[in-house]
Amino acid sequence: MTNVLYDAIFARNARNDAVFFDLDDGSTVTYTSFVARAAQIAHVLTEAGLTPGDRVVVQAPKLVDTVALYAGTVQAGGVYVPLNTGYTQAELTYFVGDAAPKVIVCDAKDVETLAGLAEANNGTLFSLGELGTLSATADKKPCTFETRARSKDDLAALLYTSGTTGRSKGAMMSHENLLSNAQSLINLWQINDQDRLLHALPIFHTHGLFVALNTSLLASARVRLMSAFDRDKLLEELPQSTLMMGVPTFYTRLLDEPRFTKDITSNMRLFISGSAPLLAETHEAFEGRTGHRILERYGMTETNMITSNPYDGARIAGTVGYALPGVEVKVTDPATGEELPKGEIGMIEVRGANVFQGYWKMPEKTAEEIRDNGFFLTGDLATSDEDGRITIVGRAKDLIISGGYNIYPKEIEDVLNDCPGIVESAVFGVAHADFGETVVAAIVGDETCEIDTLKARVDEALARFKHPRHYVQLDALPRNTMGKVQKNILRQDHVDIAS
Ligand code: MLC
Ligand code: AMP
Repeated sequence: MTNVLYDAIFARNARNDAVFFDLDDGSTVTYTSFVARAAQIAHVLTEAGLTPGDRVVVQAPKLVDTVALYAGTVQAGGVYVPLNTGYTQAELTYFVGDAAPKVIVCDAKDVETLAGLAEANNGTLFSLGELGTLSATADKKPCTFETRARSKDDLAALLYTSGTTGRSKGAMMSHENLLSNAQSLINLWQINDQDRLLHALPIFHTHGLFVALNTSLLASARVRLMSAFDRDKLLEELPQSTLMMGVPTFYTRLLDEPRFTKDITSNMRLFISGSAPLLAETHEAFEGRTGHRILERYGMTETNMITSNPYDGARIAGTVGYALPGVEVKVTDPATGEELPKGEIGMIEVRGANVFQGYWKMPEKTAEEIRDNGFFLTGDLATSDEDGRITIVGRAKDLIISGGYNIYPKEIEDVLNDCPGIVESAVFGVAHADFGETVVAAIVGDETCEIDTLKARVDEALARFKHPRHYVQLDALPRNTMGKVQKNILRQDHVDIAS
């Protein structure tokens, strides 16, 4: 029975006695025991009624059993739907309603809050963490499971990504989408079973889940699974590690620490950055301090990784390198889709086995963003050199990236505009030393408008990382002659607000 992703990244390790995970408490988990654990979880899922193609929605802490739940879902033929642990009940209600999962797995501390939501959507609720029901139920199951057949085009995961229209869209990732990308990346970055990866990213997004874990599994590398980003722990672990993947905030935070020295990084083979632009000054400061040139790559939830600076060859600060093998990238005129001459600024379009299958239950959105010829419109603006090296210069989409998390202003504006006393609002990003960008809300309100009421409403509706960190009250929003809000003017006027 073939299960494309399971066979390639999990089954291959079934008899591998090497260590997969090093954990915070000093204990280890071997590959063999991890694969057995995934099988136990696959039993729990199928006994809860999961059949191939069914969704498993997961909002859970970063634990070995959470990764085993990903593996078990794939082995049972299910579709893994990881959610940011910061999402509020209001956000979860939308995701659960949209994904219509057979099984929901939450943090043990949230069981009471989520029980009603699970019941209303006919999903079986399990929990992870202290006194979690999933782990306890799995303990009693057999350590082998008859893997369900899945072909390359079947879905393995559904990842929600917010949209410029305000409603989150589920990006459907097939077995081939995930596997082809992991294969390209291990070749390109030379990931192998001698590597030890420092894993401090969350495991509910493409970066921490697929880029970091699928590649490690495929290469049978060792992973230091850290429950969260912790600079002190990273400093302790660097001398025993060879590889790190992070968002730019990880690197600026390390550079802020005098104990982060060349000596501490001497065993390291490679530092990789992505999910947000790495400032050239960070790149240079990092090289100055450690002698390592950070390898910057570029990707998206819908496409996995798209481009990368070379492993051997020039890693140029401020550029994201070349299209991955098997991935076609072109820079086009957004209006016509025509490829532009080298050096001109246009939209990045991408085609290849890495590009997702479309948005879950949103065929019109899919048709808007994937052309008939198969090219996906990223919304990122860039130039391409003569040799195909890509430099990202901006975004055509109204998007803020804060500490590597995407925040769509429309979603926040919708919440603000619904508040009493608000006439209109505009949400925009300004530079922030730690997070790269941070969220500012400009509001036009009448005499009844109260900032505290707005904040309370935002608190209820949106995850903490999306909250505006500054509110500015204006008499009117700046608009162009077409009536469109000029966010560039708002950004200029408040450029220093976060400094
Ligand atoms: C935390 N906070 C954030 C935030 N992270 N606010 C804005 N943006 C963020 N990214 C909030 C907290 O809720 C808290 O709020 C306050 O900021 C301080 O928190 P902290 O303790 O300093 O934050 P920390 O826990 O250290 O988290 C920062 C971080 C984390 C950078 C380590 O955000 C992170 O791990 N980011 C990685 C995101 C990621 O994996 N992106 C990949 C997406 S995939 P308060 O007010 O309550 O105190 C993708 C595709 C690709 O983009 O190409 O990879
Ligand atoms: P997400 O939708 O969370 O997957 O975020 C994808 C977006 O992150 C891309 O469309 C880019 O705007 C941005 N991004 C990812 N990597 C980089 C990078 N190296 N440089 C600049 N932007 C990046």
